Amino acid sequence: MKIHADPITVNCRKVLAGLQLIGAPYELVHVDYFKGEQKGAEYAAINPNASVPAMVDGDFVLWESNAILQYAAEKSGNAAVYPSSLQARADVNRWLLWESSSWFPCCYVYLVENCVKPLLGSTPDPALLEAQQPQFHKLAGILDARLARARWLCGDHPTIADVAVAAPMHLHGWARLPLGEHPHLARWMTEEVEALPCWQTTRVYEGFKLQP
Ligand SMILES: N[C@@H](CCC(=O)N[C@@H](CS)C(=O)NCC(=O)O)C(=O)O
Repeated sequence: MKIHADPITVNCRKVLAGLQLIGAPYELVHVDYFKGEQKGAEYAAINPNASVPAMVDGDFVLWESNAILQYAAEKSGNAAVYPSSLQARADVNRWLLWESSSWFPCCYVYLVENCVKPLLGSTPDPALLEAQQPQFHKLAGILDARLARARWLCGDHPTIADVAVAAPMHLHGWARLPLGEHPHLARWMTEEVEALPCWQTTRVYEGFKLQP
């Protein structure tokens, strides 16, 4: 399995950490996000969305980070991280869809405003951050309620849902995600997810660096 990715980005880190959680071997093909390599003609032949990541397995090409995790988990037959029973799998799939459609776009505003813009020499827009707050607290509240009654999102051990939902929060300190009102979510992120070996080996530091 070849993964075309830049490990510093949310959806790439998600896939790299997820594949490690699954135990699926992969080869990383580096696509430099800040150099805009995802927008080049060569990469467009793999992913016409001009976004990372993408996977190539033989002559099969797949993009969409969560679809890559589902494929890899199914292929490796790891039912601990992607359960095979009907309702348990539907539960994981639900979080994957929710992450992609709601959680990532919301957290992304904080990442762009508080991390990307200052790094590129521009200033965060307080109006954009303020406008996003109700949505953030609504979504974070959903996670907080879920995590108040379970150690992990889908039960008592980590699944690909945990990695997918954690990914948009990966630089939560630097991005200044307002986690203060959501203690169970903060506990899950800082004490559970951040302790996972797959999370530690894919760590991204402030400044979008792979080394401290
Ligand atoms: N829904 C897609 C989103 C992929 C995505 O937006 N990737 C970002 C990096 S995290 C990207 O490459 N954006 C293109 C750009 O900013 O030029 C997925 O989950 O794979």
